[in-house]
Amino acid sequence: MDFINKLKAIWDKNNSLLCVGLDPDMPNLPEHLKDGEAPYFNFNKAIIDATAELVCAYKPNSAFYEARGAAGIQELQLTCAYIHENYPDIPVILDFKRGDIGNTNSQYAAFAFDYLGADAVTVQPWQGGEAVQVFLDRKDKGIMILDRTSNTGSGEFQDLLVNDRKLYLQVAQNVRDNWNKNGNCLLVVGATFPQEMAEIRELVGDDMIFLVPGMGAQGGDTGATVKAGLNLAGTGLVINSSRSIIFASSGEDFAEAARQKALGFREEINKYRGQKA
Ligand code: NUP
Repeated sequence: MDFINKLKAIWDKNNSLLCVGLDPDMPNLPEHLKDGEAPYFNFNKAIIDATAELVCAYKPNSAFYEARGAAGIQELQLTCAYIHENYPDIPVILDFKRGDIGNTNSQYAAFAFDYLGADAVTVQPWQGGEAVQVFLDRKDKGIMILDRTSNTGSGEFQDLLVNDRKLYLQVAQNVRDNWNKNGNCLLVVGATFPQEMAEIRELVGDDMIFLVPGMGAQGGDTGATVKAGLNLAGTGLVINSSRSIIFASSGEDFAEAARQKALGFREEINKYRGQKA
């Protein structure tokens, strides 16, 4: 099944727009896992088993695995395979924000889709549609284009006026009009900028799905985010939280604590669904 349909099915099945970000790092890992074999994989496995009925996606960020070299990459691969084998209806989003000339992008796509089996990736738009085309050509995969990112300094370039409109709106329009021929594009819009999110929703319409990071540790407001980004069907969002869920406890109860956190997030998000600002 292609990514978009897989996502729509799991939104429904799990009644959830929540994505859990699998961003482990050594200092925050529970002590009892730190010295064992495959610490990130074992950590992720427990988090996944505890939250699988509460989420619409998992989003490992490649950086956390790359930082540990070959062992980290192997644990990323094991994590993706574990999800596919045990929870085949839950899509895996590889957050790696790649972007280069087309020939090089084809190698990034091979890593994400062919080696890891990811269902979707994040990419940067800076080099233009021609460069991103090799990603867009993967019709069955989700291509998530960075648009208005959650970090505090994201406006430095993204807010610049281009053709009398802010750059993030220009990017969103290009994606809507030119890049989305296969219907597989999504936009990355931070939870920390609900007003901008509402403008983007207005511009691109109801069909475009947003990946929304910035909830939890970065302080995004759930109500404002959901009201700004939700489409008329009460969906259209994949709302990610990483640290605030996976590191809810650093003790042996970490997986249960993550489950409770995820339950709370899902419930809070659902409280606002059906309400449009
Ligand atoms: O705009 C973005 N902001 C952001 O935080 C785009 C992203 N892809 N992310 C990623 O989402 C970030 O790299 C991390 O993997 C996750 C947010 O993590 P947390 O703040 O919920 O721990």
